[in-house]
Amino acid sequence: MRSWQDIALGVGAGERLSIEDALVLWRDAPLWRLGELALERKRKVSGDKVFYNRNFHLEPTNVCLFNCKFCSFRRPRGSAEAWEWSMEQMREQVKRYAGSGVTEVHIVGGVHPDHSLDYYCDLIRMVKQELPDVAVKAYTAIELSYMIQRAGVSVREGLQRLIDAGMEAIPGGGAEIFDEEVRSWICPDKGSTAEWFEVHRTAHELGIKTNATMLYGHIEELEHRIDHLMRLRQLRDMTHGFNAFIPLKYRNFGNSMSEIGEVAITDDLRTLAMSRLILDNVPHIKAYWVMYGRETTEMALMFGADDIDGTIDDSTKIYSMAGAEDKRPRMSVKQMREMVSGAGFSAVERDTHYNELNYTK
Ligand code: V47
Repeated sequence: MRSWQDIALGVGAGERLSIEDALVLWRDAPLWRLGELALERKRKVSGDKVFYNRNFHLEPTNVCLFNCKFCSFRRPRGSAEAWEWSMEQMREQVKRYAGSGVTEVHIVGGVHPDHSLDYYCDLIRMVKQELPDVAVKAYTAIELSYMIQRAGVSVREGLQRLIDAGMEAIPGGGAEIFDEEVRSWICPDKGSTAEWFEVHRTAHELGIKTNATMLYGHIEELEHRIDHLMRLRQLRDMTHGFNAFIPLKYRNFGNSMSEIGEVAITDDLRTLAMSRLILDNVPHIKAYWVMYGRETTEMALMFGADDIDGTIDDSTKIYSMAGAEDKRPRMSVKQMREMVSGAGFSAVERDTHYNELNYTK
């Protein structure tokens, strides 16, 4: 077995990590050395730049067919805390952003038993009617897989209909942990790993770029995290379709795994750095500030992250309901730029496809 020092030298020289070496490096290398390696890698891809965007979320419902143990967002239908926005209510939410400079809407919610593929296409069309220049990044692979199966069409046909309606990108959610055994414990009735991959693979074949996530810091072992990253690396080699990877730290408030607790920040930083090093073919590693909180996000920039997500404008409840520090998550462009420059990097506004935008106000 190689030592972590040997492996680190190899990685520094551009070697691709094997499963065995990744495990040794992750487990044994000091945090500062992982940071050094990940930052060096990040600088090769995006230099001094750290990206952000102007975005908001639309969460049509928190009613969900599935009952994931880590989820603090879901409510049973009919509960006082359940919501199911009508199309007109969502139109009102969307209209508020006309002329605001927002470039992306991220649509994600519970897998509602009654919503059809046509409903999801209509929702995208409504957004595009109100905000024609805003990119729609919509629906996790699990929502997509369900709506497409329910419509009785192939994944390709279903995705094509959504693309025709205006979907431009697919977010990374629903990946959780790919290892089938761990997955069957944390989200026993959720769509499978195979379904998640089928949606992303097909989207890539249709020319749609997607993101990927990993929910870590619960019952999984390092081996499962490495397996997860390796499966993503393998698909990326074949399709070139992943734009960004987002490690999602398990937040433990208000769900049925709460007793597990949350991992230390050092684990977050190691996970970010190892994601950057293993996923040598995914250009962007995103430190999602809403989930980490602002302090950890700033540190994440020293551990390989080159994206912090966007302004959000208090439009998502997934993380505030799970215990994140910001109960009403919102950052101004000025605050985002200050966060990035405070860490010694150069803040760059991007669109959904990582094209650089030139306005700074
Ligand atoms: O799939 C749910 C996660 C995801 C908890 O693609 C939790 O740009 C931690 O995927 N603790 C949805 N995580 C959010 C998501 C996302 C977020 C930001 C950017 C992008 C992108 C994607 O949230 C779910 C699940 O893995 N999640 N509950 C929790 N208690």
